[in-house]
Order: sequence, then structure tokens, then C-alpha cells
Amino acid sequence: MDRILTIAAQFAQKGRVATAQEFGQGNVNDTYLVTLDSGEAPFVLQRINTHVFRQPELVMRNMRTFTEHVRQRQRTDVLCAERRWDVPQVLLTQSQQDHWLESDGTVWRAISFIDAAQSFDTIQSLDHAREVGYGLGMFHHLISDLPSEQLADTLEGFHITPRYLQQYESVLEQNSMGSSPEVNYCRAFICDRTSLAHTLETAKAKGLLPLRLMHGDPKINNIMIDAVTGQAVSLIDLDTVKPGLVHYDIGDCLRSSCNPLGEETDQWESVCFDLDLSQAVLQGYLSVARSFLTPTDYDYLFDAIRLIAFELGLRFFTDYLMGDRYFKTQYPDHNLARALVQFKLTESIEAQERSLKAIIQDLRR
Ligand code: GN1
Ligand code: MG
Repeated sequence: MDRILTIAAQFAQKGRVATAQEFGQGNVNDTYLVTLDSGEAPFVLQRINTHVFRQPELVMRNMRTFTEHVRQRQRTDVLCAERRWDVPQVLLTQSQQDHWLESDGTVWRAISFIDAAQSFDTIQSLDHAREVGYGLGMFHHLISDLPSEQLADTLEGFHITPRYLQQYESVLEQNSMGSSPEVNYCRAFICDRTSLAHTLETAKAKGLLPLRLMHGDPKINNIMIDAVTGQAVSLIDLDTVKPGLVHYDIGDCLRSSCNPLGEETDQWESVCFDLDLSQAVLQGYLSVARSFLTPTDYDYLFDAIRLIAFELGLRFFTDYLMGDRYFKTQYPDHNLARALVQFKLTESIEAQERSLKAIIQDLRR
């Protein structure tokens, strides 16, 4: 921890670093909450996983472009005048850099802490679901007038499902994996859905879905909720804010918030997608997003929800087969367990296709 304290001190403009504690549930970066002994606001320190984000300087540049844009927009935005909305700020080092390169080659950055707010790994109530949706809508609203060319692609291939499928297939060719009921289930599950993988990319290629800016990772625990009002007040984890489809975000938000057991549950056989929650999330989202969604956007909402759950299962399973190189794990079969959860969720979404489509149909009127 001494090393972390020393790195944290690079970002402490005022006051001395008092403590640094591991923080959050991130699967990719390492995150610490840093407190200062001067009563200054705490901040978040992160080691950027450069195995995943190979150009961390681009990640930081995007983050600064994004936060500056939103800061300007908030000044005149009517929705922001009505209620609290916070944007995490990039903190600079003593020498005014947006990241710190440690002598061992690790890359670090610091971000302001969203005060008096919390996030949850699982959904708490229908009101919470509505707020989660509102938060994503607000995020898309605030970013909707930033031209997508202004942000770099910080993670090539991210959410391009056919690429994940290709990667899976090449891992299968090289890998003589043992068979177990769980592994066989995953393999058969993917095999039955290879055509599904292309749904959003085909629509994008045909020009049916426009390239916009997206958050990339708006899962339930990246949406901060005000500790007093219960309202969504911020989206954190801005590494993957980059050009993409808003559908990836909508799918990710729903797959993570409408699974009441959460993505880390060990009861994968009981995982299901909750329709009432999905209605609440979509209501919250559309209360802001209705103004910029096109009729075709609505046509692809069901596909997006189904696809992103499937895609995450595919990513976890491929990583399991590759020996856990991408997602951090806490035990040997962790990525397999995570994949099973997402596949069960996909199955549940598929089983409720008609009802979920009816909810979407009803909300688009
Ligand atoms: C990763 O690091 P974290 O937990 O914010 C992943 C997301 C997944 C998520 C699943 C850059 O996000 O795509 O949906 O795990 N981020 C990246 O929990 O791959
Ligand atoms: Mg993330």
C-alpha cells in the first residue's frame, strides 16, 4: 500500500494523502479510494489496465474532451437546471499531466469522487430501475451534440459481437478444452446463436442505426444514486466513452439492472430477466431519450437487450477458455460462472420476447 500512497500523492494538489483503500468491483482496472488528511475531498485513483486499454493517453484525452463538453452544456441545459447531475472530473498531477507513468510502466489516473451518492450491484426497487434508466438517458442527452469524430476509438472492437464470435471460434480451434456439463451447455448455447451475433452490426452497416457517442459500460453499478433523494446523479467509469451505438448501452443497462440476482450470483440456474424492471428502466430512459431516438432505433431495442447479454456471456466464456486474461477473477471457474449467468439471462429474455416487445411497443407511442 505504501506504493499506492506515493502514487496517490502525485495527484494530491492540496493536503497529504492519508489512506488509500481498494474500491469498487471493476473487472478491468484497479481502483482505490484516496483520503487526504486536510479535510479535502477524497478522490478515486485508478491503475489503467494497459493490457485492455493499449493507448491510455487516448482514454484520458477522450475523458477530458467529454467532461469539458458536458460542463459547458450543463450551463444552459434545462434538464440540468431542474436537478442534480454530476460529471466525474479528471484530476491532474503536480506537473499538470492527466496521467502518471510509474517507473514499472504502470499507468495511473485520478478522478473526482461523486459525493453523497452510492451505486448498487443489484437493483433495489422499481424506483431505482426508473432512475437507472433516467441516468443513461441523461448521459446520452448531454453527449448527443458532441460530434462523434471528436472522440477516439479507445478500444477497437468493443461491443462488435461478430468479432467476439470470431475470437471464440479461433480459441476453440486451438484449445482442447475438457468437457463438463457447464462447458457443453455454453458451447451449445453459442452454437445455436451464431447468426444473432450480427444483428446490430448489420443494421449499423446498412445505415439503419447511426453511429453516436456511447458510454460503453453503463451497467447498474456505474450509475450513481443520490444518497438522500434516490435520484440518479452521475454515470461513472468513462473509459469506453467513444463512438458506437446507443443500443450497446441500452442493452448493457437492461441486462445488468433487470437481473435481480446480479451478474455475480452463484445461482445461475435461477437467473431471470424481470419484465417489470425493464419497463421501469425504459420509462426512465425514454423520459429523456424520446427526443433523439428514431423509429428504427425502437425497432432494434429488443435485439439489443438480448444481444448484449449474449455478448457478455460469450466474452466471459472465451476468457475462461483462454485462461482468464481479460477479466479479473476471484476463483478458478469465475469466468465460466459469469458466462452461465449471462446465458441464462439471454434465455430468459428470449422466452419473454413477446412481452418485452409489447412493453417497448407500448412505450414508443
Ligand atoms: C468490464 O471493468 P468493468 O467492471 O467496469 C467490461 C464491460 C463488462 C463488465 C461486466 C472495458 O467492466 O464491458 O460489461 O466488465 N469493461 C471492459 O461486469 O471490457
Ligand atoms: Mg468499465
